[in-house]
Amino acid sequence: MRGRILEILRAGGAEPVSGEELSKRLEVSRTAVWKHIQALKAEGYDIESVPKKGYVLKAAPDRLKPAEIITHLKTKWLGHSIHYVESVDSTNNLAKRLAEEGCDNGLVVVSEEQKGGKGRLSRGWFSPFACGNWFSVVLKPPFLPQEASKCTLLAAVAVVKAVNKYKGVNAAIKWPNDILLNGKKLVGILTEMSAEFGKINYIVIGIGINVNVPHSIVPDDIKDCAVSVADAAAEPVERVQILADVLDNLEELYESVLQNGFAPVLAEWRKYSCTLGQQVKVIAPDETYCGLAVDIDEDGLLVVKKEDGTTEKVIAGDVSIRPAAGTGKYA
Ligand code: BT5
Repeated sequence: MRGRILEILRAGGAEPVSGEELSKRLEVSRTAVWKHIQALKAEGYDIESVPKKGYVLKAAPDRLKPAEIITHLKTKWLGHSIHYVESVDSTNNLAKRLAEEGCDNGLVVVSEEQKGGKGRLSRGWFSPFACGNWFSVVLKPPFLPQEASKCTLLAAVAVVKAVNKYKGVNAAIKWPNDILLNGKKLVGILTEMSAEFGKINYIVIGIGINVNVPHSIVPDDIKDCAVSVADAAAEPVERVQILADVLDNLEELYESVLQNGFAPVLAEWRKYSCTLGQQVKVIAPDETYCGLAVDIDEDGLLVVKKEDGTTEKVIAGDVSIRPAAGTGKYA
């Protein structure tokens, strides 16, 4: 209901929309309209009441409220159910709890901050209040568990396309789960899964995008390697717009996978990759080696031609890219 009120007020622009019109269009009493307007004001919406004329929406709060996201969203089903919290340990953990309770396919969990944001291998993810997009998407795909890791690549394509819409932003994907901007980390993706033999119960794709994180608050240990969209964009960046664009892209890519398999998504991934064609250092669980990243295979594994001429497929591990000059250390 509040989403619809915002939609109508937005469409009205600077022209006041009367309580009577709202009550007619929404088929609720004027008292109910008034209560919703008060609730929206309490959420931080600046709504002016013009005597005898009605309401004008002057400004929306910089929060990722469901009503805000929904008005920007073009999806058919993904993100139609949004679980919003101001603060959480990790949106992935909360999404997994909701998935265990039987939430909808396509639920999105969004938080303004994470107190225990997670990366891979129990590493942390810095997620300060109201300056990034920290969210998780629950999917219940019909494909096999061994296909799930490709969802990370799918999500990376969805995100890189969304951030590269901004003038001045030219981000690229580093295998498997990072998006880099000018060699620094802009986005991290963490995919988790619950499966049985031959069947996925659910996948949670957690995405952290540094949108407007001021450099001054970034912890020292990641100051030199973290970057925000706003650092490079030549125009204002709205968190809610990026979030909605990512969800739109995710739905489109996911539906294309359901129809045509992963091959077209992997082809798109290759276009945005900054790993392929580069000298890389691979730190795998059981060995460390260097080589040329030549491709990803149909399972999304990175194919590396080692210095001794043999070829290795990377299933898990950290991959660093050697700087272009070839003399510095791996990044
Ligand atoms: C990742 O792990 O990059 C996956 C991060 C996923 C975060 C999202 S946010 C929503 C959802 N809920 C969660 O709890 N997680 C997901 P990994 O490749 O292991 O990289 C982690 C490393 O990135 C850390 O050890 C730091 O060095 C660095 N790092 C941490 N926070 C960062 C930030 N905000 N920006 C750039 N780098 C960061």
